[in-house]
Amino acid sequence: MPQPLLIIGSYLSPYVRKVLVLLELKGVAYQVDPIVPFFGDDEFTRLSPLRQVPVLVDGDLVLNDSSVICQYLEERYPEPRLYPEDLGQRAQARWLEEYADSRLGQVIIWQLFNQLVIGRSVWGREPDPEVLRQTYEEDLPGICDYLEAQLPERGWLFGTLSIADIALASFFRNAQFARYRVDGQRWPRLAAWVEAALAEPAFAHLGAYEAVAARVPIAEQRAALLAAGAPLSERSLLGAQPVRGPMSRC
Ligand SMILES: N[C@@H](CCC(=O)N[C@@H](CS)C(=O)NCC(=O)O)C(=O)O
Repeated sequence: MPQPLLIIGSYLSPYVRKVLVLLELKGVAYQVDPIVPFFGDDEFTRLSPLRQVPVLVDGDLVLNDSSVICQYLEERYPEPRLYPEDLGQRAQARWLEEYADSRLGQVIIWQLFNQLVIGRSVWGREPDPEVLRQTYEEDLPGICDYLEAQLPERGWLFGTLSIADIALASFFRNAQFARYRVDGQRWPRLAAWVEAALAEPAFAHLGAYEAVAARVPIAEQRAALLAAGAPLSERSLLGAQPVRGPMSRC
């Protein structure tokens, strides 16, 4: 029997979520080693030179970076198509995926989620009020303005659900974990789109495991996720101590 694909990375990472939603939509069997990257062991460093998640292991093939992984999955499992058929729209979708990974990564993950959630739980550090002020007053409104202008009056960015919707919505899920909600009065299209995307069955299905990962201390997560029915790999690259990776801004 061929081994199912392995995805290394926590259910709370938006980059991991993007990959898992793609796999769910394509109906591909997979297993997860749900480690928080800071707690990866030496084998994790070998598989992920930047000590970042997600990592995909497909037999002998090891891939890093969520965009590289999603592109591989789209080519390997073309149905249903999750990148727009039109050449220009496909390129625009990739740009919005990149905008999500870079700008939403910077603001929603590093300035909001890591300040309020990971900083406290992994590094025992209180949030920086000036970082939070800039995030709420300047950076998040700038992102919302831009996305409101990209979205159609209703529905998905490019007609059918695509990598652009999946990538962007994955970050808004982390914003929810940090208790940020898009103001529907100010950004009605964006607020409705976030709600619709996160209600999609692929996102909703992962939500049960995300809730466990958010609630349970790292050392107990594996057992709790298994009890919740998560498709975990037998082997884990979880190490004992947190280690800062070469790209870490924590
Ligand atoms: N460009 C990468 C970014 C992945 C990334 O930043 N992952 C975060 C988790 S949300 C991580 O592993 N952070 C640990 C670190 O950078 O040290 C991708 O798209 O996969």
